[in-house]
Amino acid sequence: MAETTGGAILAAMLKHEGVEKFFGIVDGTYLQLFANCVERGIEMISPRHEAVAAHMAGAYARLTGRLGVCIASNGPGVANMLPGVAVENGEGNRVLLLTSSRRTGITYPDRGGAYQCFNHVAVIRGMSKWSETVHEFARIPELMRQALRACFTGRPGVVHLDVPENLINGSGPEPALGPPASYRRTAPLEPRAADVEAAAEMLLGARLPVIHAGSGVIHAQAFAELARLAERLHAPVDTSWSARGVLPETSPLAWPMIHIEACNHLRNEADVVLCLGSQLGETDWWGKPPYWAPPARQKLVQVDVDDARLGRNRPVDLAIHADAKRFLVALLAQLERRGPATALAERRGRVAELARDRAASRQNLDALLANRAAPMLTAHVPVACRRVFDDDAVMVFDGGNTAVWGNFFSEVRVPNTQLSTPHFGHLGAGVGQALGAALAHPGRQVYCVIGDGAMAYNMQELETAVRHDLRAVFLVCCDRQWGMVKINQMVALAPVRERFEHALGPDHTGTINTDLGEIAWDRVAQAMGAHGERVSDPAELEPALRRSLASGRCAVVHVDVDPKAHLLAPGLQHFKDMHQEPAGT
Ligand SMILES: Cc1ncc(C[n+]2csc(CCOP(=O)(O)OP(=O)(O)O)c2C)c(N)n1
Ligand SMILES: [Mg+2]
Repeated sequence: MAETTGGAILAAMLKHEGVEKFFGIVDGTYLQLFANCVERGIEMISPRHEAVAAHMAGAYARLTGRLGVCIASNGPGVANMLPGVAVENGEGNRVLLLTSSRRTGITYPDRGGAYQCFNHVAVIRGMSKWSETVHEFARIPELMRQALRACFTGRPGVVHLDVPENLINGSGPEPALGPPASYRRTAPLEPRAADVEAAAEMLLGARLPVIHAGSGVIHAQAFAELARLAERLHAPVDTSWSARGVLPETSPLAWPMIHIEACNHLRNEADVVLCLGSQLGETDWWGKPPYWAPPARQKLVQVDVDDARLGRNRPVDLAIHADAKRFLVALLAQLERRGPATALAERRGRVAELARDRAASRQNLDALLANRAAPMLTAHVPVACRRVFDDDAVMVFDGGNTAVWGNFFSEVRVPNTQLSTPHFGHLGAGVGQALGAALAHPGRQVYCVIGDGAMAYNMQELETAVRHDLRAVFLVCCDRQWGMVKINQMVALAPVRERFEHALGPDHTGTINTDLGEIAWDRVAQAMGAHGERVSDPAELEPALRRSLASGRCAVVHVDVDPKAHLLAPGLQHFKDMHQEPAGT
């Protein structure tokens, strides 16, 4: 029988799954894994920190609908990977993590004093969907099949397989390997016909149906079907934070969640809610009053690929275990057969009325743009981006108040073009996400609006961008402070501050460790071979962005923002309120 290595088996299975790229840092303990991948034409992308590899894989998976694969080597590599696991699992991105561990015989359990060794699985199991190790060569294909099955079952997240170095690099008999359809379901979950009929009945009979879309719509790539349904029912669409823009925000039926009061009003008016692939979590205010109407006045149809999410945070009237796209296709066919909704004219009138709230919210926000002082109001940053970048450019928002300003002044015009870490709020993840986006959509522009605190977590990746020719544009909003935490402290520590104000002088905010030194981001960029610009006047921002694009390289624009105005980002009170349990039941 022919012999092969464990690494070659894993690589062959990735190839069968159609994997084209993977992310990670080289190490001898899994040489046969990455060497065999590269030999089979799977491209290896190497950042300068393992957690960034996970963020690249997560963004790549979310934007392409493919599996995101990353690797990390035993001990320190895996330790550095942990933040990436937590974030990508929290955000629900379909990521497969393969790690090496020290040789069998001294690990699981550690004999005592083994080098670069800790119990990877014990740690990662608590922060991922699935995590296992392989104990013998013959079980590599079986455990990889289990891992791949877990990747494609239920809500996406991080799946981890740990393979000891002597099994990855060592040899054994070559196993027969089948295609994915021989070990996992490859067709998306179809809804039951009776459920589709019941949903159609409820939606057609509704006074005002509202569609609440979550990431399930992104993972199912159900954008066109969602738009067709919204139009057919004339149903407004609001989204979870992570599914922003699944219906282009240029549509009169899109209710971007940044118009918080307008969304609350809409959610209270709806008598039927169709929840597609959202778990109605904390950032959806758990689906509870006063942000939503109480269940007595509002029926809920919930569609999810994950059984465990149905009816979990809010009682459900119709629970449908299905892929969002397959459900929408079936529902549209059903609606086609049944003809238009009876109360459509009335519904149009009500939607037009509710849209006034949304327009007023936009107008109030845009009034802030009259401030053209330098250093600039942060709101000018996303606005300039909207003007300069293509509609299908991928935008990434990272950093406390910077991400808030970015979100409130952007418009998502093409579905699945906005990335952030809305579940985790993890500073610095945006750097890897932007580079993952550049790899996911090589023909498209990518930009990342990021705080000066957040950027410093992963600034070394500018070199990665240059080395791999990834042309993302980073706009680093420099307020020389942990802005979001500073405003928080200013409010929370107010009584203390008042007591000390006299001693501290008029300009001192009395906050604890919230001020940062300046990093000249344009020069950091130049030092790593990227293009660098620095602007402070809002009038100079668009030309700087155009020069950045024209440079044909990764670029960084250091944007000096007004540190005081930056503190007063919109919606912060709502964000604070979100941390409390809603009053209603
Ligand atoms: C990795 C990580 N550490 C700590 C925090 C807590 N935190 C939330 S916002 C914030 C300040 C962000 O500063 P910066 O990135 O400069 O953005 P700014 O608020 O100044 O715009 C901090 C420290 C976090 N969210 N993520
Ligand atoms: Mg800052």
